[in-house]
Amino acid sequence: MKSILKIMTLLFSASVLLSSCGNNNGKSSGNNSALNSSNAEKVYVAPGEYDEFYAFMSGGYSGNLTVYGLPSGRMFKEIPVFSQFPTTGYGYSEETKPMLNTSFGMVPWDDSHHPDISQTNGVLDGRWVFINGNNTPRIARISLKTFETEEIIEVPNSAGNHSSSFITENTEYVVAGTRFSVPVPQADLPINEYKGKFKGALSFISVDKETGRMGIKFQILMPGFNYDLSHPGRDKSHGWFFFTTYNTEEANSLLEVNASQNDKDFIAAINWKKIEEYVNNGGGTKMPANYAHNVYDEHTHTATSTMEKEVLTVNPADVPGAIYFLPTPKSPHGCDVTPTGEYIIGNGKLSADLTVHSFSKMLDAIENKKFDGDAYGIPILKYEDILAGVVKSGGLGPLHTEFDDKGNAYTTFFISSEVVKWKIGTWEVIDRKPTYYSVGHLMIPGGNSRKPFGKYVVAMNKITKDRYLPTGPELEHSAQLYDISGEKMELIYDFPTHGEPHYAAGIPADLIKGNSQKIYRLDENKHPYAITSPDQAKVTRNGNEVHISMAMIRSHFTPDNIEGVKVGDKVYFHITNHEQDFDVPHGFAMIGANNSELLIMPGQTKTLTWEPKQVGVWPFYCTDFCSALHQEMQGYVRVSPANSDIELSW
Ligand code: K7E
Ligand code: RUQ
Ligand code: CUA
Repeated sequence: MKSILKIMTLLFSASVLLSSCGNNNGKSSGNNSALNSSNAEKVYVAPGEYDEFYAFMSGGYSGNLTVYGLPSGRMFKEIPVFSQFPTTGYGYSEETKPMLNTSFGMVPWDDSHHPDISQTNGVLDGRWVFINGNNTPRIARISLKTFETEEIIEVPNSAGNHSSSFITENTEYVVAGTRFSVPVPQADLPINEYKGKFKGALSFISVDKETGRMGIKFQILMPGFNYDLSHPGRDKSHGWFFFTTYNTEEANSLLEVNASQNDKDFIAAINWKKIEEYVNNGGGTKMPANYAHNVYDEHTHTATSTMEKEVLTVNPADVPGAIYFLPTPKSPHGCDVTPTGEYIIGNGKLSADLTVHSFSKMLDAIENKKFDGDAYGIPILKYEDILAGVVKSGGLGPLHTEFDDKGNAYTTFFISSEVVKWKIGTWEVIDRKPTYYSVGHLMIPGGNSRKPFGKYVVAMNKITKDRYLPTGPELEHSAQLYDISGEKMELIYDFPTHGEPHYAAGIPADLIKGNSQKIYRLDENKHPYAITSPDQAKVTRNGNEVHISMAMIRSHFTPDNIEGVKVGDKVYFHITNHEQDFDVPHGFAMIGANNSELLIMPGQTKTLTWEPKQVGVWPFYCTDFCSALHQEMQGYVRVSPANSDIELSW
């Protein structure tokens, strides 16, 4: 094992070196096949025309989600999820701060990896996108009507929320696994007592069919492995969920001599329907827990954060027949299930071959009780009994697999920097194309559902190097678009992404664009400080708090001149945008406000606080160019000494 790793490390550095040379003709290296005019036509979306697909790309360490069009590669929007976002004031305004609350206090950042779109009968339904926060374990739900984050739930007993946020066929559950096993409940333990004492919590978070509201239905407390990625069963395997694991040695230090010893790790196969039945009949143990559940209300335009106090846990030993281990070689990373639900693919990242397990063989082996011992009471199936095939890929370092609608699979290889297309069932390699460079995930719209739309695949690369004009030591990651409508893949386009997209979720634009909301209705605005017309604007004092209910409409703030504010006050600007036209936000910025500005959508109310420290007359203004009189959209606040007896006036 050690020597294999060494060779792989060498190969990896060699491939990067090779690929980054030969770049002296002003063009980037390697990829001349993309330079032809029919490829240019394929990605050209004429001014005023729409793209065919939306792509929702995770932001990685930006904590956000970006919205792109395919095939153009144009970025349309960045949706703040786990991070404060000065562009709109998300996470700064009083209404949105509670979205970032956790049991650790406000955590205004995260590492978001895997977006997944809601489904009905295994087909994308375009209602919501879910995405995980890896670092401080959270799952977010984003509305595809408003393109705003509507809900964030923290996941207790978890750490490194990586094998998340994947959706079952009818969006019954969004599932969150834990990459790091930890003491459950958390405890002050010597780290070397890891083995046997640390647990891996796999959380099944139910989703309300109407509202999308999430709630943790149960957590399975698994042995202390690392649970890396997961995929729901589809169609015939609906009702099951599959998780790749590594470090089945349960080492507390993941040096290869400790943690990559076992020739095979496991894919954990979980019959969640069985466990659901068990907990519906009163099974499971309620454990004290402390986790935030933050919900944004689109009528009050305000989030509330609630601390939940318990979670239902399930011990695998108490539900015999619900969980099995499928031996899978070489520290599998991606775990992917074909659209028919028959094949489960383990992408062993220290390997050249892909292991494909058969769901029906798995059921047979379970039925005939053909086990190869157990781990912590969980039966281990025999590798030979469940194996459907091995893809002799010829590549190195497989990470992730997606599917088209013609019975093909596409796997990324990080080390050999390529996408390999292969046939499901015969396991033969059909085509391979290089990526620039070191690809992680790939995405075909619907490519992890029952119904893929196999026209394009997007490869999301980890290293950019010579692909773009240099921008100092760091370049944005590159995404590459391949036309997969023919037998051979064709690289047709290359575009920069934002943050570090791990996974992405794509969907035909027709399933979303008609539902996208144009305004918030003023007559439905239930914000406590909303005012229905500018003549209701008012300023009130409560001790040293000053509340200003302000209106904004082209091109004036009401009130615009306010006196009687004092040093030491805390001023709340509650501002309602009275526009009722599509795409006419106004902004609000106050000199010296040390938090952010606001961008307020038509019909919405948002609140910015300001604590004036200096006597004077201080201006505020609209930050979004909204009309020919945008520059006139301004006002003043007069700030007097703390002991002044000037009364509030406006
Ligand atoms: Cu492979 Cu977080 Cu999905 Cu990144 S993970 S690549
Ligand atoms: S102003 S249009 Cu500074 Cu010319 Cu913006
Ligand atoms: Cu309102 Cu500019």
